[in-house]
Amino acid sequence: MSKAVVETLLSGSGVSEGLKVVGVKVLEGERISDADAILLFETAPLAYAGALANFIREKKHGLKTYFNRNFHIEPTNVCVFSCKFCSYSRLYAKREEGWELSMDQMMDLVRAYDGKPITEVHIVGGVHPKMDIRFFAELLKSIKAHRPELHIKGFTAVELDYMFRKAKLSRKEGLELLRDAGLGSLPGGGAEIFDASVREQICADKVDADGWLDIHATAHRLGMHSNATLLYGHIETYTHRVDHMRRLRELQDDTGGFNTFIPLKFRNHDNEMSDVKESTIIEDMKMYAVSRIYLDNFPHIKAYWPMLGRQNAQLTLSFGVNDMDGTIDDSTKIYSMAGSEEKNPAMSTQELVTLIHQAGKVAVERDTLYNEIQNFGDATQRTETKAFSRN
Ligand code: V47
Ligand code: SF4
Repeated sequence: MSKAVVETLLSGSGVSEGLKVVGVKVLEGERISDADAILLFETAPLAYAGALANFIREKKHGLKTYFNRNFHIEPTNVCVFSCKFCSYSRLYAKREEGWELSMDQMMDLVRAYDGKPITEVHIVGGVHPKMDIRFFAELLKSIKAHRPELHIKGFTAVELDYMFRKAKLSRKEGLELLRDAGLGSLPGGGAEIFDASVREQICADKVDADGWLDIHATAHRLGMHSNATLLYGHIETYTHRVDHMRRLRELQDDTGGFNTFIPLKFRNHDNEMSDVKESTIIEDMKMYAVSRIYLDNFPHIKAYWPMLGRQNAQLTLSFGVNDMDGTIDDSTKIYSMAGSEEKNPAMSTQELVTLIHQAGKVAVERDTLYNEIQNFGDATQRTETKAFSRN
C-alpha cells in the first residue's frame, strides 16, 4: 500500500529529479546521505517526505504503534544549569519556588501505583547540587526492593555527567554503580543540538556533544539500552539537525544500543527564548518524517505526546512514528511549564488506544525494551467506539 503511494509520487511530475533519487534509495532500502536529508528538509513536499517515512515505518513495524504504561518521578525542578530554553533553569536562584522531593515522598509516588499494571518509571529532573549519586542509588534500590519487576529508565546524560564528576567516578564506574542499584536504561534527554556553536548559545554550561555520546556509548557497552532526542524548532538550521542525527547514526552503527529517537519540539513559554517562534505543524511533521528516513538503524521513532499535544502526536503516526510513549498516569511538569497544551498530561490506556485506532493503526502495549505485552488490535477490534474528543 505505502509502496504504491511512493511509486505514484515517483512517476509524477511534482517531484524534482534529486528527490526522486532519494525516493528510489528509500524504496531499495539504501541509506540516504546527509545531503539527501538536507534536500528533503529544504525541498520535499510534505506528502512526499511522509510517504517515504511511512513506507519505512510499515516495512519495519507494519501498522503497529507501541505505547507503554509508565509514570514519572521528577525529583526536583531546581537546576544548576542555565539552558535558555528551559523553564526549570531560572529556579536555581529562587529555590524556594522550586520543589525537592525527599526519599519518602518519591517512595510514596511509587507506592501509589501498587496493584496497577505499570511497567516503567521514568526518573528525570533538574540537576540539584545536593542530590548526589549515593542519594539516587538509594532511591533505585528502594524502588527495586518494593517492586522488583518495575523497569527504571532514569537520568539524562546531563544529570549523570554532573553526578559522576561530583563523585569523582569515571563514566563506566558511575554507570555500573547505578546499574547495580537497579537502573535499567537511560532516557534520551540532554542531547538538544550537538553542534558546539548552537550549544554555546542555548545550553553553554552542560555536558557537550562528545560527553553525551560517550555516556550513551558506555551504557550500551555495559549492556544497557538508551534513547536519543533532538530539540528542534529554535535557532538551529537543517544542517545542524542532520549533523546531530549523523552522530547518532554513527554511534548506533557501532553499539546498536539505542531503542528510540524522539524529536522534541521547542516550546517557548516562560523561558529565556520566549521571543523565538515555535515551529509550524508542517515543520513538525517534516522533522518526524526525515528522521525516520535518515535514521535507518534506529528501530523506533517516538512522538512524545505531552509536548506535541495529543492530536499532533496522532498525526505523526502517518509520518514515520511508531511509538507514542506512555500513559504517563501522573503529571510531568517540564512541558506544561514550557507552554505545551498538555497542562495535565495523563491519558488512560483506553484513550491512548483509541487515539492510535483513530489513526488507522494497531495499538500494542510494550515494555521499555519493546517486548510486546498486549495487542489491542485495530479500530475494527476496539471495544470502545465513541470518538475520543478531549483536547
Ligand atoms: O533534554 C526542556 C527538553 C528534555 C524544553 O527517553 C524542552 O523516553 C521543548 O528528554 N521545549 C528532557 N523541550 C525530556 C526528555 C524525554 C522526554 C520523554 C521521554 C524521553 C525518553 C525523554 O526536555 C530536555 C530538553 O531537550 N526540554 N525544555 C522546552 N522549552
Ligand atoms: Fe537543567 Fe535540563 Fe533544564 Fe537544562 S534542560 S536547565 S539541564 S533541567
